Amino acid sequence: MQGELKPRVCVVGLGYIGLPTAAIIARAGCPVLGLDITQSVVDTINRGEIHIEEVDLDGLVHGVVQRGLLRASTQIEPADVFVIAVPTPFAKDGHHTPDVSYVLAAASEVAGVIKPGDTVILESTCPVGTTEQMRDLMAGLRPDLKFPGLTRETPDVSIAYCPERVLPGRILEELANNDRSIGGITPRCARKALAFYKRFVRGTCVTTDARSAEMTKLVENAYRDVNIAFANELSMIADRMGLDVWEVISLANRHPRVNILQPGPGVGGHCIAVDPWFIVHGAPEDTALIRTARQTNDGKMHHVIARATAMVEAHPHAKVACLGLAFKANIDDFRESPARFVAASLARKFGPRVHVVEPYAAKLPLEFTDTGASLIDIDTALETCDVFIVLVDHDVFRVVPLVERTGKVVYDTRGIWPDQPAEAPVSAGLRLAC
Ligand code: SAJ
Repeated sequence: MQGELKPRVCVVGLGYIGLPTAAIIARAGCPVLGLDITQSVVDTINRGEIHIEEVDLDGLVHGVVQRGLLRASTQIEPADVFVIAVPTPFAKDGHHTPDVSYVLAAASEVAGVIKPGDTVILESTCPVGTTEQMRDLMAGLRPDLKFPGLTRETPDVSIAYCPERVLPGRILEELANNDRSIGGITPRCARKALAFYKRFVRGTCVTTDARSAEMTKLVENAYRDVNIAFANELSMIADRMGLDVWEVISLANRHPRVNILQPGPGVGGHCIAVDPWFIVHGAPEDTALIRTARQTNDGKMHHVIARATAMVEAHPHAKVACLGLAFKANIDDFRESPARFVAASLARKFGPRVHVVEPYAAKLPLEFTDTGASLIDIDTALETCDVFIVLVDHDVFRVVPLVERTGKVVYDTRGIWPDQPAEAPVSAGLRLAC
């Protein structure tokens, strides 16, 4: 809009969600200050560079920094809209308890500079009730302001919960095009947040209350986890019965109302394997299915280690290739990855016999140190290794033709080589090619 005054925006947390979000808000013409506690991150962004890998993000950040629309700092400044996108890890108590301390720390910072008319939006994945907890904290710090839901009068500030639902590798596209849930502490707060998101989101923005929006985000990832657990459980049953799970799933999916997901070596990443626990923590008595799904998906990792171990032991002179470390296909993110966990476990057991192929890695992660395992490329693996454990469905593995795999012993946990002939069982009920 010509001559329209754009809100000044402060994005707190410049990680995988915060930085792309800051960049697309800046692209929409709003001046954005990105706040981060790490000085090197701030310096990198102020040079117009990025510290994370994401498709097309480098060019976008470079452009908005050059145009003076995005700058980063470790010091908060007044703004009109604050967007909080900081991590919510587990507490270190071993019980999957959500740790919202980064959110509350960010809210305290914001409370120091907030003024009447401002909007505070929480985007981090959070247990139900966190937005209200954040509001209560800020209200305690700023008794001079009226906060929504705590006053009958018109509040001075608006507070909302608006989760992202983007897929790594497609973040910029999905930030702009996905539908969004916008949960206000009050309907007025939701409308304020809605007006802000309409500046840069093309998808439909649906307003609700903050608690429903918090639960919606958790439910989305728990839904996926439960469905992957079903596929992983099927794969373990199929192993025991000597069936090809991929064939069974693809046949079942021909039913018009059946859509079974894909089994794998377990569920990785920072969302699907984490968020369901936030629901379990909030309702421990009522979450048998969600909890069991989590345990099934974690258990699949141990099932894969046991099968792979049996296979390697059955071929005592064979060189072993573990294909992939990433938590899913075609990305360079190895954090919380079942593939990495399985490969490291095999490396500890079988030492220099184990070779890891990971085109997105320059070197092996720390836990491989002193195991004797080495990082090799796929061509070398095909030339020199006899046993293949497929852990990630990277395209570069998927395209290896049968002729180059002939005679190999294969455990394909991702189903990327359906034409691989099944080997003789290493023990009753265990087939080698999945
Ligand atoms: N996986 C399977 N079988 C499948 C699908 C996935 O084993 O059929 C595994 C993957 O290999 C990976 C894990 O699940 O290890 C998660 O991968 P993903 O691609 O399904 O999801 P993420 O973690 O990259 O992103 C998810 C997305 N949520 C949903 O699809 C419901 C994304 O939209 C969210 O924004 C993101 O979590 C988040 O930030 O919460």
